[in-house]
Amino acid sequence: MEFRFRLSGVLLLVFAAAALALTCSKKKDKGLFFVPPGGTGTGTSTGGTGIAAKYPGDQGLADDPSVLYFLDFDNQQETENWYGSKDGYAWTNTPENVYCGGGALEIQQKEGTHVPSEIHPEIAETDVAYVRWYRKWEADYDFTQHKMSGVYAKADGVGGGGAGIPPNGYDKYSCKLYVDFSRYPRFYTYHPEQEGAYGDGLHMNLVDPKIQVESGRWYCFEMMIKANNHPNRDGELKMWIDGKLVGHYDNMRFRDTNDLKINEFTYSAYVGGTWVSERDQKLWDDQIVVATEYIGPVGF
Ligand SMILES: [Ca+2]
Repeated sequence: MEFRFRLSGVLLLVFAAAALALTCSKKKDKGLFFVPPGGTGTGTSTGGTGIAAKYPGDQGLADDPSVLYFLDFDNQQETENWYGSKDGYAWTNTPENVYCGGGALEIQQKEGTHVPSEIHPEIAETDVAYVRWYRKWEADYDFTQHKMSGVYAKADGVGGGGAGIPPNGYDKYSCKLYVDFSRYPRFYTYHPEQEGAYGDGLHMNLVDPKIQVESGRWYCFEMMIKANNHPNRDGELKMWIDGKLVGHYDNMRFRDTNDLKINEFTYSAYVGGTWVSERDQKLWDDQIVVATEYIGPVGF
């Protein structure tokens, strides 16, 4: 009996591993977008091995000491609890719309609206944050300007919103990503030296020609923001797409006090600011992680 039990256990593990590999690997994107050799800057290197490589299928990644926030959307009830009554969100287990595991987040953008609104959970304070997520836009998606996820630093008493009000070095800074009408992904960052009232939209500066995202396939995005160590100007922004470093800005001044730390994750598929969605259309997000180290694509 004992032998049979042990055998069953072994077989169970084998089947579980095989199922995990099948679940994720069949959706793994084959070619990366083209990154020309010798592009400007040093951005053709890979991001190296991230912490996700230690956790195939992201299983157990949530418990890694460097992880501050984790969403795999595999559980329907937990996903529904997370977005609550907000309009435009749903859970899906449709295989082609799940990157990994048993579920993903489905976003329904609605013509003439900003839907869906953002979700802003608090995270433990940190001076550096990496945010990794998978996103797929429906085939022939109309790239109305819309946001992607990121992080904020907010001083006590600084509430939500604040769009159009430049930071003063003591109240806030932030970075998330957005995709513009021409399908260019950009850093969307608020900092005291931003050129406009509504933050800077910085291009991926390590690849030439610039990257234009495509609909109908999964991408792995990862953004890093490192606050400067005041009074130094050593803040940084980095972006990886499918594990390739494609954007890097340094010499950034995000703050004039080291007490102002990153303390909020911003989930975003928001259409805005003054723009609204051109039509009803869908996109999907999966395997979102915020950590204090480079995360990297899902390991297999
Ligand atoms: Ca998932």
